[in-house]
Amino acid sequence: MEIQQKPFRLITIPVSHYCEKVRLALDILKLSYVEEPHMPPFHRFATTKVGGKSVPVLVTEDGSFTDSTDILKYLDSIVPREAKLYSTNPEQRQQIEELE
Ligand SMILES: N[C@@H](CCC(=O)N[C@@H](CS)C(=O)NCC(=O)O)C(=O)O
Repeated sequence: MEIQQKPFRLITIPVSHYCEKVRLALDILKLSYVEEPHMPPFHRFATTKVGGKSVPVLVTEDGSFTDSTDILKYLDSIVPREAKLYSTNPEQRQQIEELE
């Protein structure tokens, strides 16, 4: 998969550690995105339209990702090897996933 030219669309609410996790990942990976912040519970109008419920939701040309861990795994799959967030060492990867 390649990195899309258009910025990603990130549906969020302002105070959420899951949303912050995805903002942080996008910032670290220097991927451009447009954040769409919503006041809860009205975020559901936006998330349900793209097949989700909770926030964050990342809307991409490859589809919508509705879970923060799925979003990070997707982002990791499109960036170059040297930029990856997750270690490629299986033991370290397991530790990271347990911590996450
Ligand atoms: N497993 C989900 C959990 C996301 C989650 O629980 N988000 C909360 C905000 S911190 C939320 O959207 N709550 C309101 C709702 O479910 O509509 C993830 O990692 O993205």
